[in-house]
Amino acid sequence: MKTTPHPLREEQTQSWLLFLTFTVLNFLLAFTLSAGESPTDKSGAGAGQLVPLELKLPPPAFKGTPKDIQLSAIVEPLSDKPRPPFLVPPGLKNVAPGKKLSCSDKNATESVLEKITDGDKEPSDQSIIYLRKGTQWVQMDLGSPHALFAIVLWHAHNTPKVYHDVIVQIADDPDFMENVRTLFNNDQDNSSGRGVGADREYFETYEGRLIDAKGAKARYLRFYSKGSTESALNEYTEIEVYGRPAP
Ligand SMILES: [Ca+2]
Ligand SMILES: [Ca+2]
Repeated sequence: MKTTPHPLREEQTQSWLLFLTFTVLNFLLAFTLSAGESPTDKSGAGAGQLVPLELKLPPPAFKGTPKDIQLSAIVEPLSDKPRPPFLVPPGLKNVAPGKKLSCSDKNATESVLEKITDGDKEPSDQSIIYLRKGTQWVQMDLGSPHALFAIVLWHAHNTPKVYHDVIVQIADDPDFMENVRTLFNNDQDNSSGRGVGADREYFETYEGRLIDAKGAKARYLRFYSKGSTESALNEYTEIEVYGRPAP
């Protein structure tokens, strides 16, 4: 035989249960919030205070997207907006000036290579150095391990062009055998043999290419390229490396 529950008593039980659930949930929420609140979280010191990276940019040499260049499908469109601020730890310096440079093109003397870190980023012929055709690299020895945060690279921005097989690697040894890491690689068909890259090709501009080094630690940096849409030769105007000595 079925008993019909008392309607009033059922209603009372339901509201009492609801109240109980609500109270317990509230208590749990308050407890969780107070437990998660630590001084580190409040100050943001966990991630560190970041500041926009300040760069001295050369004047732009051209405007707008060129129409007469044969482009591959992996070229990113040329933006008409300035690059958004890039955040780095405070107090970083460009550690590249004065550092030892070497090159796969043995015709490039030390005094020629010095132009890559002399601070001159102008789009004029005198500011650009030329390396022979094919895959070539420039190597920088920072002298000691550094924590790296941003690398800015200008091949040549005198005319609109896109460089091929732009690869940036870092390593612990000058022969690039130990702890080699790739920071950028747009060689998507692996024609330079350093592995298949996932990055896109891009137009050279006065802003240079900013590569996020994410705090990686290394003493040696290598920059590869394999000609451009303009020429089979390889060009460099300037390389800046923002980091700090790391023990
Ligand atoms: Ca220069
Ligand atoms: Ca390629």
